Amino acid sequence: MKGRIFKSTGSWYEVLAENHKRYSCRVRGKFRLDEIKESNPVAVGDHVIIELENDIGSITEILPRRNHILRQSVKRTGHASVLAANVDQVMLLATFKQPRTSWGFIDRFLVAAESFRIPQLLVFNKKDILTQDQLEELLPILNRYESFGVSTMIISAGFDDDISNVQKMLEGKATLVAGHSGVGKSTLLNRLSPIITQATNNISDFSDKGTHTTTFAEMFELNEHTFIIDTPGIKEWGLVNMEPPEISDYFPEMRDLRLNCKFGARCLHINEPKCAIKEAVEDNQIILSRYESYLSMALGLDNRK
Ligand SMILES: Nc1nc2c(ncn2[C@@H]2O[C@H](COP(=O)(O)OP(=O)(O)O)[C@@H](O)[C@H]2O)c(=O)[nH]1
Ligand SMILES: [Mg+2]
Ligand SMILES: [Zn+2]
Repeated sequence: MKGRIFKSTGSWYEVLAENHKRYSCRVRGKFRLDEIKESNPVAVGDHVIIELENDIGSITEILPRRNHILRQSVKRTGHASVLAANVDQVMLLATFKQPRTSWGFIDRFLVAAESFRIPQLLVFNKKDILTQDQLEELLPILNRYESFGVSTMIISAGFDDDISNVQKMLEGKATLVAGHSGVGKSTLLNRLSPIITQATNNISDFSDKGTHTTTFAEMFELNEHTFIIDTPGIKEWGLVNMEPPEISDYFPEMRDLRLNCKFGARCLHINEPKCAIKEAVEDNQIILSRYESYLSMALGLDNRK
C-alpha cells in the first residue's frame, strides 16, 4: 500500500496511508539509495510503500523523490541529513524585531532553497509591533526580493482577524515552514489548523535562539491537498555541497549579471577587476545586504550571529 511519511523519530516513522489511516512503521531491510548518501534513509514527505502485519507497518520501498532539502549537521561538519522530501515550496517566517531575523540568515535560507530549485516565500510576522517608519523601511526591501522571485508578505499571526492571504499561498502545496525560535511559527501553525496544537513560547529573552521544543520535522495535513512541514527552530543554515564559484548562481539577481564579469565563471565577485556584480552593488541594482550575505557565504564565514 502507498503512503507518505508524516513524522520520523529516526527509527519509527508515522505513515499516512492511502486508506487515510496512520501507521507506525519501521524500515525493513536495506534500501538501495544510489544517489543518497545522507545519514537518514527515509525523510518526512517521502512517498513510500508499506506492508502491514497486524496494523504494524514495514516500509519496503521509497518512491523516487521529486526533490529534497538537505541540512548540514551543526555538530558534524561535512555531514548532512535530509530535512524533508517532495516539497513544493519553503516558507521562512521572519521578524523585523522581537527577535530580529538577520538578512544574512534569511539569504542563506533562500539560497539553500534556490539551490534545491524550490520556490520561496518570505513572511514577516508581528506587523502589529512595527512603527510606521519601520514598515516603510521594510516594505521597499521586500519589493526588491519580489523582483527576483521571492514571494513576500507581512502579517500578524497573533492579531490578524483574517489569515486567508497566508492560506491562499499554501493551498494545494506541501510547504516547509522554518524560522528562528520566537518568530511566531507555532502561533501561525495553530491558526492554520485546528489539529496542530503546539505550545507557544513566551520568550522574554529573545537572544536565546537555541530554545526549541520540536526536534524533528513533522508534516501536517491542512486539507486533502495542502500540507505543512514544520521544522525545528533553526539556528543556522549550513551550506551543503556548495562551492564558492556556484554560489552566485543561487542569487537570482546575480545569475545573469555575472556573465558580464571580466573573469567570467571564474569571478568570485570579491576583488576581481571589472566585476559586473560589484558594479551592480555600487549602482544599487543589487541590495548591499544581499551582496554582504553573498560575501559571507563565498568566504565561508559562519552565519551564527
Ligand atoms: N506582537 C506579536 N507577537 C506575536 C505574534 N505572533 C506570535 N507572537 C508572540 O511571539 C512569541 C513566540 O511565539 P511562538 O508562536 O511560540 O513562536 P515560535 O517559537 O516561532 O513557535 C509568543 O509570545 C507569541 O505570543 C504577532 O503577530 N504579534
Ligand atoms: Mg514554536
Ligand atoms: Zn564578478
